[in-house]
Amino acid sequence: MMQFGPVLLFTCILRGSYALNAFAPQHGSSDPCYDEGGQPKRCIPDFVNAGFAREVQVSSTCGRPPNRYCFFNEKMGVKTKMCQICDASDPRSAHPATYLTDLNNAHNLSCWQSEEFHNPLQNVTLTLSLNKKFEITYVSLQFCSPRPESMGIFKSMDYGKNWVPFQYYSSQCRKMYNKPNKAIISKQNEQEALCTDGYTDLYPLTGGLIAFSTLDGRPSAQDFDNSPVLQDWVTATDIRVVFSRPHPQRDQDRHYSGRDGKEEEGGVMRESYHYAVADLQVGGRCKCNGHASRCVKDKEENLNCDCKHNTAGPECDKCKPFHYDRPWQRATAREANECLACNCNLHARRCRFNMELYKLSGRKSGGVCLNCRHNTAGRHCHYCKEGFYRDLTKVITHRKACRGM
Ligand SMILES: [Ca+2]
Repeated sequence: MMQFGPVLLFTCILRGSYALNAFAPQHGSSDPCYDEGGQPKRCIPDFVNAGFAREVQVSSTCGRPPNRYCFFNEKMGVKTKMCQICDASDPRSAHPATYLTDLNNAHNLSCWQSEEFHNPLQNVTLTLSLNKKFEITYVSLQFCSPRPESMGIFKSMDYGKNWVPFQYYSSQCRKMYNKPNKAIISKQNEQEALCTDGYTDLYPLTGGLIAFSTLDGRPSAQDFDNSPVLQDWVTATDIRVVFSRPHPQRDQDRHYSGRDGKEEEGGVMRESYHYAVADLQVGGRCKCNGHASRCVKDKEENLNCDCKHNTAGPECDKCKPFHYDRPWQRATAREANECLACNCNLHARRCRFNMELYKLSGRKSGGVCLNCRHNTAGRHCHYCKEGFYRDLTKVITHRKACRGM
């Protein structure tokens, strides 16, 4: 099951053909990868919240041992300080990481919450592994605590080995992330993370939303089909969020709490803070390069594209055996770019691709048959090998088309 929450509205304003297709229904024959006439056409898996019900690795969770925390509740413009206990062993007052990706109910938020910190430079990280390449449209976080002053969203394309920044938020972009706070994206730097500022003064104490749209403002989003750079940019196997600085401590929304439920030791209020998030969503599609309409789980519970168009691989990113007559290509709105079988006249089971022959043919056919059987030979097993003659009473595909002298 998928669910969208407030981000649905947000994704609807995305631009570009890629985004416009986000909710397009797939009609027609039973297989969305072929048209009514059986011709291959581009097909894509449904748009989902890829984070839903998935485990998130967090670097900190409150309640072990139980701790007291305080927050300000605002009703009708009046702020009231409230204090509660986080106890990981008590389901009624626990705030585990599973609450980040459970069903998001706007009327009854379930929030993950970090420990209480006193050092404002304590990093807290959330890591969501999708175990499969996805094309990500947005990453969003709905907060229970005030939104952080500085945070970064990162992605990995290789299952967590390497990480690159996706987007930063900070009131001090230069100082925190060495990024300008007002950058324009041009065609030259479309694969670069930006830093957004100017939201710190306005954000609410609770319930704030951060939503990063991967393609927003990137020029080639209009022509996503023909932009390998952006196709790469939106691809991720893992998403990581790093909170680097809490909400600026202002008088009216300072957070006070005591250690182990003991408040105001010796009459001195202890200032501390925590991060709390109700919902982490990663909106996108299982990446299949236009050659599958769904992803399915294998025996090990790993997601794989249900590849069509004679493609294979976890992302339908190569041609399946014996379909090497032209190079693999991603499907576009116009062209399915299906992989084509080699023409071996039924005399070979294997073939390979030859770029030179492909170019010589006017980019039509580059397959070379291997191990021609039935006494045939040649690139397409289309003539008889030495010492054999062509029996013209049989078609070339017949297994007795070539006979011994
Ligand atoms: Ca939740």
